[in-house]
Amino acid sequence: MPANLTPEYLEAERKFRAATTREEKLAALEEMLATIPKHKGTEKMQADIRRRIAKLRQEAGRRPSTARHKPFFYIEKEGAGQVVLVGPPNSGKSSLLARLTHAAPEIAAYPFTTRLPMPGMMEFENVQIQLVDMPPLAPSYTEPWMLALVRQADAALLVFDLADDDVLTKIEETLLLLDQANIHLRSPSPTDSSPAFEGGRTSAPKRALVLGTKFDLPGARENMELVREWLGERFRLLPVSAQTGENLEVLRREVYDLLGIIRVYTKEPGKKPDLTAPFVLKRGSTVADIARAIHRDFVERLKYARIWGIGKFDGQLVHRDHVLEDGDILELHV
Ligand SMILES: Nc1nc2c(ncn2[C@@H]2O[C@H](COP(=O)(O)OP(=O)(O)O)[C@@H](O)[C@H]2O)c(=O)[nH]1
Ligand SMILES: [Mg+2]
Repeated sequence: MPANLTPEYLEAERKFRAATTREEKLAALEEMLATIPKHKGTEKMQADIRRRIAKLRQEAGRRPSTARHKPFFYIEKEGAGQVVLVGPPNSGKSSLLARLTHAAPEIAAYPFTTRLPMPGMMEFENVQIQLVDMPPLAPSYTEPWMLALVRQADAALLVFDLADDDVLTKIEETLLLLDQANIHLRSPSPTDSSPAFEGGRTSAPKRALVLGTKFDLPGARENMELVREWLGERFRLLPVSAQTGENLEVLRREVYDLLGIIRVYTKEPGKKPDLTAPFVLKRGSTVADIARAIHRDFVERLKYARIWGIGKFDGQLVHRDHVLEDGDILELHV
């Protein structure tokens, strides 16, 4: 029985037994090797630790044989836009999905509760926006399909726990992870009229809003100031609470605005418009674009339109290249 095992060694060995990942096991073994008293009586143990380290290192270098069969999850887009909830473990993503939609994700105080993406439809006035809850983005956990989902979404909500005193580190880690995957995010400036749907793999930044969650908890307000300062011009920050519901109605509107879309209604001469069924178009769309959305032939036959909306005379005559605004009502004449 080798004597003189130090408390440091015993602690390292305890860590090894508690380790669940290869990284943790390796770190604990290295610590064991460093702290084990070096004398004749421990030679066998030292050799054994070295052998275990070598074996783990070798396994780490080899790609797991299941790598090629990793599942790939894709969420079909629905509604006026698809918005992913992105953030570290336990930041409150699933709680937000549960509060804002009819979806019923699993919510728990321990990390990595969410393992699959889950969509839900969020109502804002008369449109439905698809929110997609995601597993946490964390180093060594993020899988390619998760990044692919963020990439194909129309916008992202970056979700961080304001009651977490490490919140700045978490933000930094998350943004770095996304940056390394070539996903560049930023909040559009209020005057930005470029559409959200740049789509695909363009290098244009993806629209994003930062949500500071758990605003009801102590310390959240002070952390919010720090976060706001750290984010600077790049991101807009909205503090929310899934617990008290604070700012959740504001959030619905902000998500709508984030998408860079407008709602336009059509009517027939002498009739009232159906305000429950808007056409959803990219910001910057014209009269011709809505005619095209109705029918391809329609756009060719279109002669003029009458428009009702803010800042216009009722029934004002406009031409096909007239740029539409949210809430406009149109009578299309062919
Ligand atoms: N006090 C408070 N707790 C919250 C809030 N949002 C989430 N939580 C709690 O934080 C934990 C993690 O929430 P969850 O939604 O599962 O986080 P996720 O891992 O990001 O999906 C759970 O215990 C939630 O009840 C909030 O606004 N206020
Ligand atoms: Mg979750």
